[in-house]
Parts: sequence; structure tokens; C-alpha cells
Amino acid sequence: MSARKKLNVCMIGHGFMGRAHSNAFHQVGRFFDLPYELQLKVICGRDRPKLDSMAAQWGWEEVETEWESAIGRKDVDIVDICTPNYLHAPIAIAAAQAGKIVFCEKPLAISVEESKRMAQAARNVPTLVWFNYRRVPAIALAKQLVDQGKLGEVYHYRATYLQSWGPDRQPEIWRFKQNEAGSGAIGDLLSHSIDLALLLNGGIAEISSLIKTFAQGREVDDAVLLLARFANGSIGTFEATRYAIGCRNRNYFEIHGSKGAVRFNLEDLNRLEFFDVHDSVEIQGSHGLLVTGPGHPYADHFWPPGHIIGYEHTFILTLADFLRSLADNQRFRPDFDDAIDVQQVLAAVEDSASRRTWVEVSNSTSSIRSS
Ligand code: NAI
Ligand code: SOE
Repeated sequence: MSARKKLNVCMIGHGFMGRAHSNAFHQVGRFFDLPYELQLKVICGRDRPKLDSMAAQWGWEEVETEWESAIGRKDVDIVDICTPNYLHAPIAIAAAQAGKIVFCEKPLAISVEESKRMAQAARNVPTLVWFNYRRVPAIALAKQLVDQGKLGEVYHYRATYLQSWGPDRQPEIWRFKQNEAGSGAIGDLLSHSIDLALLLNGGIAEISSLIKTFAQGREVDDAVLLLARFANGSIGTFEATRYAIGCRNRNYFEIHGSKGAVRFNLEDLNRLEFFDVHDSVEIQGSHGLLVTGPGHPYADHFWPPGHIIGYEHTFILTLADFLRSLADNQRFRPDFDDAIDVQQVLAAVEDSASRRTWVEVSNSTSSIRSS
């Protein structure tokens, strides 16, 4: 095998996503034969004791406490942003201006305007947005089935993202602060559902939404509902909430078309339900496909068929696809431009709810289905 090019990573933030990404940086080269070797060079955060123990546990070579100096280092190739949302834009813009490859957690930004400035600054550098659910093998299979026309003409797109931790948390966490999170369930959960909908069903033309904050005095939304008209003529409903008591992390969608349907629930992430109208009537029903091979997306990279994978693999797969795109000099998706499309929908959601009316989704790219 030829020598691998070393890419030094600087990761900003060391919380939940800091751990998920650290794991992916270590694992990707074990499951994929790539022309790159990732070096966990420097990890950055503000809490020095926590930073030191994180660096020791996850194998980061060095620590820094100021992101400005960390990203400016000459020995850094990739800047990976795992901070609260309000820091995504300043860090991404500075990193891109320093010529670094930029990875950023979702939602890309806290406004459309900010996301556009980020994309503009990153015009000449490769970017990645961690909408990791695109790489769940069962969702990648759903995308294949849609692209192969197995669902026929799509009538309905239905998505829910249901969590239950909203009532429990301390008010001081960044996720409840308007100026740090930007929004609540909208940016945090609905953003994932919208990204998947744009991938699987194309552009959204028009929406009508309702937003609710259950906790008294909380600055951000706890729940959001919306109706959508897609550019392809289908209609959709979405619900995202932190108050769905009984649901831990139910990222769910179903698509109904003239020839078939698919149904997915993250809480059973190796499975895709598929209904095919061509089955003879006496056996028509949902096929619960265990998407672990043979012949399924990504299956050859992990375990023998039937040996399931988990949440962490979605980050490994996102990173693997990025590095393969980089090697081939191809555009990786979703990148900052794709994430602007999501931000446009999120902005329309806030606009519709505040004006209590249907609104068009401005500048949504008509469709990213073919990506
Ligand atoms: P967290 O609260 O667990 O971690 C945030 C980290 O940012 C902490 O280590 C904190 O010390 C660090 N930080 C805060 N201010 C900083 C500063 N000025 N300089 C350097 N570091 C700073 O948050 P979590 O859950 O890891 O979320 C981070 C981002 O990841 C958010 O944008 C969130 O929306 C996104 N996220 C994405 C997920 C996905 O499924 N793709 C899952 C969970 C979070
Ligand atoms: C919130 O609880 C959260 O961690 C989101 O921030 C993630 O984006 C989602 O994937 C899981 O839930």
C-alpha cells in the first residue's frame, strides 16, 4: 500500500460530539482503506482539567484553551467544530480563512445570513456538516430505493423527531439560551428531519408551522409542528419536540408512494421497513429489512450480515465518505451549501409560526435528490 498522507485535526469542543468525533477519527482508518492518516493533533476547550482528561482518554496529542490560536496553527489541516451553535460561524469563518478544511456540527448556523457568510468564507476549502443520519445504512438504502423509483410517485412524507428531556434540564445549559443555541427543537432536532427530507424527497416549496414552549420563561422553543408542500407535488408533516414523554430519541420518517413505502426509526437503526405494491396481495405487508448486508450500503466495511452496528458508526461513515471525496477531488455532501438549504427551511418555520401564515421557502435549491 502507498504511504498515506497525514492530516492533522484540531477539534474545538469536547462534550458529547467531541467524544463521538474522536471515536470516528480513530476508527475510520480501521474500517476503510483510505489514502489519509488522521492525526488527533490538538483538542480545544475552556475547562482545562476536563480537557486534559479528555485528551488522555481519547488520545489527543495537545490541548489548547483558545480556539483562535488553535485554528491558526500551521500544523493543523482540519478544524472540527463541536461547540454550541453560536460559535459555529466565527470559528468556521476564521478556520476557512486560514485555509483549513472545515467540519461543523449541525445546525450549521443560527441564521440563514450567518450560514451564507460561512459558505462564502469556505468557498475554496472542502467542508462537511455532521448531518450524520444520512449515513445510517438503512437510510442510505431508503435513498437507493427512492432513486430507483421503487416508491413511484411520492404522495406523503411524514417525519417526527421525538425526545423527552425538555422538562428535566437545568435552565442554564446552552441548549436553552437563545443567544447560544439560536432555537430549541427547531435547530436541534427538526434540522435533522429537514436534512433527510431534502435528501430523500427533494426541495420544500412552502410550509406552515406552529411552535410551542412549554417551560415557563424558557427562551427557545420546546416543540414544533409543520405542514409542508414539496416541489415534487407530495405533501409532508413534521413534528420535533423535547416533550414527547416516553420517547428517548425517536428520529422517524415514512414515505408513501404509488408503488411502495419505506419507514425508519432510529431506535431500531439497522432496520428499514419496505412495502412493495408488486408483492402478490396475499403476502402484501411491510418487509422488515435488516440492513446489515449482503448487498446493503456500507455493509462490507463492518461485520458479517446480521451483526448490527450502532450510532457511532454514522460518524465513522460520514467521515469515510468525506475522505473518499477528498481523495477523488469530489464535492462531499452535505457541505455548507447543503446546510444553507436546511437553514432556509428553519427560517421559514420561525417566520410562519410568528406570522401564523403559510410561507414560501426562499431560495431552497429545487432538489438535491440526485446527489
Ligand atoms: P456539549 O455541551 O456536550 O459540548 C459543547 C462543548 O463545547 C464543551 O466541551 C464546551 O466546553 C465547548 N465550548 C463551549 N464554548 C467554547 C469555547 N468558547 N471555546 C472552546 N470550546 C467551547 O454539546 P454537544 O452535545 O457536544 O453539542 C455540540 C454541537 O454538536 C452542537 O452544535 C449540537 O447541535 C451538535 N450536536 C449534533 C449531534 C448530531 O447528531 N450530529 C448530536 C449532539 C449535538
Ligand atoms: C439533542 O438531545 C441531540 O443530542 C441533538 O443535539 C442531536 O443533533 C441529535 O442527533 C440527538 O439529540
